[in-house]
Amino acid sequence: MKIDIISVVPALLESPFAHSIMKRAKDKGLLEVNCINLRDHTTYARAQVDDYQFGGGAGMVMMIEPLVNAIESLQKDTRYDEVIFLTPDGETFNQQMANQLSLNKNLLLICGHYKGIDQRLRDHFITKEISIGDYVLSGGELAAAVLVDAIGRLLPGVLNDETSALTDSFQDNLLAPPVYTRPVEFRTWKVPDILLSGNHARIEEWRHEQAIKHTEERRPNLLSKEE
Ligand code: 6GU
Repeated sequence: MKIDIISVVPALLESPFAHSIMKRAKDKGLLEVNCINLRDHTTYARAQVDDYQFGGGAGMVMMIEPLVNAIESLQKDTRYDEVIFLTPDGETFNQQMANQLSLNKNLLLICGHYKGIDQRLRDHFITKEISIGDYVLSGGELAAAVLVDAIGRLLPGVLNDETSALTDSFQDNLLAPPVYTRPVEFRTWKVPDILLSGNHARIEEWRHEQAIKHTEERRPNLLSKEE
């Protein structure tokens, strides 16, 4: 999969994909992430990309022209399955959306800044608007990094243990059960006996019960969700 990201602060996107699982995905050629500096596509003086909003009011708005220049220049080489605008008023991101997006070949992410982007870009170029939660970030970059991470780790071959994404929290609308590792006992706190029993059927049953209990306690709304 290829993910291109248009940003005014591309430096914010360097480190998130340079380590750990994202790095491995890139090294294996399973995920390509390119960051495009919006300022390289403006024709305005001093690399200007934003301006005052018509009608007045505080906050600058990202201009349509540099964004369209950037998008259309990228579209010469790539047919995007989705052109996604990261914005706090978008659809709230969740695991199901990550699963769906992971099936695409080419994604273009656009990071907003300031008061937002000119509405005409949203009307004519954007195919999806996504938020990562009900709080406001100073720009879309960290949200884009969240999307790329959540999507990237789902690509076949990225995780070492192919089954491990399937047992994540949320994958079946359940939170993950508790996990333990060595030592068996630490300051009198013991690992549950069942996990040491070697009885895999009973262990799976226990994990499922724990997942349900954990979900009931913390996120009961998940249990009433469909599928
Ligand atoms: Cl996608 N962008 C910004 N600026 N703030 C956010 C967000 C996105 N999602 C939640 N808050």
